[in-house]
Amino acid sequence: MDEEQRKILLESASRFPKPQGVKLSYGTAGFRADASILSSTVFRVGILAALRSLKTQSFIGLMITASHNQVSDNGVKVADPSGGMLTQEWEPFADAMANAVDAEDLVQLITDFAKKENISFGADHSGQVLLGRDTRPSGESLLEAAKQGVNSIVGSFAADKGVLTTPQLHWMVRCANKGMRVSELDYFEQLSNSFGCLIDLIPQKTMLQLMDDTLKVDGANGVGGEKLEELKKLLKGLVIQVHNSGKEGGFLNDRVGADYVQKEKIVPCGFGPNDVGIRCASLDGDADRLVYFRVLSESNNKIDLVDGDKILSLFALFMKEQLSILNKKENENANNDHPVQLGVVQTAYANGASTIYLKQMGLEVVFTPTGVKYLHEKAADYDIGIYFEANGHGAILFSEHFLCWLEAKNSELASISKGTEQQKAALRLLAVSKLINQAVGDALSGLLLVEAILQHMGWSIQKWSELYQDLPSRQIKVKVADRTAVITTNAETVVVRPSGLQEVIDAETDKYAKGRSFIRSSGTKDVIHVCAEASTQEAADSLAK
Ligand code: 16G
Ligand code: MG
Repeated sequence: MDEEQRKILLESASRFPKPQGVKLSYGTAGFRADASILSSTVFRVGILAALRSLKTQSFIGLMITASHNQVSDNGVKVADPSGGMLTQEWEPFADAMANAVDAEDLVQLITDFAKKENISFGADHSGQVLLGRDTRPSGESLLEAAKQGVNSIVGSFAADKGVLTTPQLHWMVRCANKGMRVSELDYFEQLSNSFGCLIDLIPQKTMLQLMDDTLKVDGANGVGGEKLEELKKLLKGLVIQVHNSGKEGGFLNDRVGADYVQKEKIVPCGFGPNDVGIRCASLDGDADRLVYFRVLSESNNKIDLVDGDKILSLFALFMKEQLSILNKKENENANNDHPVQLGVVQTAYANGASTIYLKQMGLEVVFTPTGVKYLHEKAADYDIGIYFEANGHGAILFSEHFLCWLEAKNSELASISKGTEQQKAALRLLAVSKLINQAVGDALSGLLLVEAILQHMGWSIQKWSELYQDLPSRQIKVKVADRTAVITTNAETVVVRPSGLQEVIDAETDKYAKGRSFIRSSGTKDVIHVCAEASTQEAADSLAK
């Protein structure tokens, strides 16, 4: 690092002093805290993103959001060149940067890291960082801090993409690195065109079945509702009513949104007895989580929750069906078989009934620890990898290799037997690969795929919900002095430390029919999560306790 670069960094860092006594860590989903203490952190993450861009010679993303947290919180996370999460190898550096005590300390850290990573500075080495933020009021000034961080690395450039959902920003980074167009309109067009394609391919016989095409969406008073209002203008064959769009005066994530609906299992504000019989969905504050629900008639604000596990099951069913149509041998001599590797990824939170259902379908189901970065990475091992957390984060990933094969297969089928069921299956799979955000789980694209599949099957939300019945479960949060004291293995299903604890859990679990339980330390808060499942609600409650 030359003298000029050093001077710029020292000068700009002194404008964003770190509050004393604050220690942050780049958790499951970046840094999150009360917005009032975050400007130094966001400024430093701006520097980190610029360095990552220099290192990879690619576009990098920086998103300012605290997702489903309360409106006074905020957060920041980095998107890597693929559009996925920041490589885990750089997380310790992110922690060290956020916690550097002063400007001198910070510049020393950057100098040492750049040397280790072989990162060169100077005007002929340019970095490009795309910035986005959700609708939180603190986002504007934090975005300015991020911009100054990026700009304090000579030759690096920050492009403000404005207010976005988290998945939109990830999508833009991925597309920018593929040399594709990255405007918001391009994103909306990709989603609406591929949705339209799936609707056009619906078999005649289900077209005749009456299905309510109205969907009522809870936008969590956040960015997702706002964007869905835009997107829906481009959609045909679907009526979307957006509530809690943020314009009606409610607060972000306050008794609304996917996290609230999934954890509390009650209707969000703005929904009630009048919605019995209507298909409802809920997004979280930055629109990377999606759950569905229906309001129960005997209501006490109770809902039938259709969570991430059921979205996963619906997707898996559809994908498997399309693959089997595609691979059907039309005559003995034809060799259409391509052993497509279809894999499903869940976490320990997945309801046991969903796992049984997926396995009965003949699918390979694997487990990872909680957090999108783990599930996404695992799903990328397959030709088609479908992952979902019960809380509604998820996607379907297609390998490049499989997509090339599919494109070729589609052209071949189009030339010999255009318009057959087999070719339609190829077209449907291609449309899904464009509809589902390949960079990261995306509630808006997930919602459109759910809607397309329900129309394809001619299914109501009730029919979908009856795919299997969830086992009763209970989750409890326990406040602890030191959450790092609990260490787990086997995708968080087995406690390694404190020693002896797992044996106690096993002994207790054995007392319950269909009992299953685990504990894990939170990646975002100072709590231990306890999760239990059993054959009745009382038993699940008692086991958790
Ligand atoms: C973050 C993760 C989410 C995970 C949750 C668990 C992303 C984008 N988000 O929100 O996947 O389910 O943390 O929180 O990865 P916890 O560790 O506090 O239970
Ligand atoms: Mg979120």
